[in-house]
Amino acid sequence: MTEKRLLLTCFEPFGGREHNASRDALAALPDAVGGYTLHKLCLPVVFGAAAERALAAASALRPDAIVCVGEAAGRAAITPELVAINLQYARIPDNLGNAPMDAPCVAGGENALFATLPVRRMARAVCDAGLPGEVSYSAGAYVCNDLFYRVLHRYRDAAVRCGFIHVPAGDAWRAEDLAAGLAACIRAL
Ligand code: PCA
Repeated sequence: MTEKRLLLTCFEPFGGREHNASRDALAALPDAVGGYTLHKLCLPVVFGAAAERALAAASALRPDAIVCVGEAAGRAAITPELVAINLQYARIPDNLGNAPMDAPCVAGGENALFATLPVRRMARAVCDAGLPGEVSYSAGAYVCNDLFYRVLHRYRDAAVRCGFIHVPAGDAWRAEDLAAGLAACIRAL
């Protein structure tokens, strides 16, 4: 059986911090999980540019699925995101100093797009692995949501399944546990 390809992205640190839990989590994952070869890519925390980088990689790779990962402050669970909204709102400037206030991610795009990953099965798989996992109904309006929306918009008529997972920010979780939770999500694809 040929291995399926998964484009798995994380983010660089932002907001003056030195770590991004999503990057630490990807570093702790092996290169193959559940029949997928993982193609890892770290993205800049920049509106528009993050998605451009991810979509360029996807065009070259032609993956079977795209899973983007970012960190969210104040979350206590690994949270597959159900919905991306067509809105950019920066509570803090991105890593290039952009601070859009209520601009669309994609002009003329639908107000919202649903993830094409099995988010409920993924959240359950995290719990079955003994870790806190739950579906989230908002990826915010910052760079993570911008990436999530643009990837879904690009592949809205394609068979490539796409989505986003937020992991808890900070050092409350070990990178190995974040990686175990993400691996459970990937096996549930
Ligand atoms: N979290 C931010 C952007 C990068 C990241 O890891 C967000 O939730 O939008």
